[in-house]
Amino acid sequence: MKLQVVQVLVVVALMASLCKAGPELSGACPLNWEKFGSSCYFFNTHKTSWDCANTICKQVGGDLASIESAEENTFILDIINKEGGCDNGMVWIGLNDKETEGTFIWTSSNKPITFNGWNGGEPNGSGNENCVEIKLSAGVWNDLSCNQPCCYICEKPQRTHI
Ligand SMILES: [Ca+2]
Ligand SMILES: [Ca+2]
Ligand SMILES: [Ca+2]
Repeated sequence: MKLQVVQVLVVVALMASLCKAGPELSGACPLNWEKFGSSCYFFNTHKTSWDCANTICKQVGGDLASIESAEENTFILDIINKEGGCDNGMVWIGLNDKETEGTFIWTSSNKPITFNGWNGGEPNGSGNENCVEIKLSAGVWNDLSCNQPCCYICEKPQRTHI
């Protein structure tokens, strides 16, 4: 009887140590994703159109990033620069006015901006520029053609169950 209890304890301890070993379970964000607030972020240096970038972000459980504060804007710039930046200095974020010209919304929430990151004079592209990049040089936003190849950054909610 005593031996059985010991055996059960050993098995439980072994299972617990095995479960902790998995990289996917080591934190609130998956391996290679960066945590800020209650979100996880993944920067990709592969350059593609806004629509392709957003499709890829959705495939990994997120959307192109939404930037709701100056702190989040700074965090995003920092992780992009830490990971080597983008060779054309342009990174897609989730802001767009594809649906209604002049009304910019975040693709993850369909909500308008709460923090204003626009560069001076932007948005200026009218119907020709319906997607938004963050410029790595200054950390400001610019509307441009959705077909322009840019690097991109995805954001998804952190795991609530670890
Ligand atoms: Ca966000
Ligand atoms: Ca537009
Ligand atoms: Ca523009």
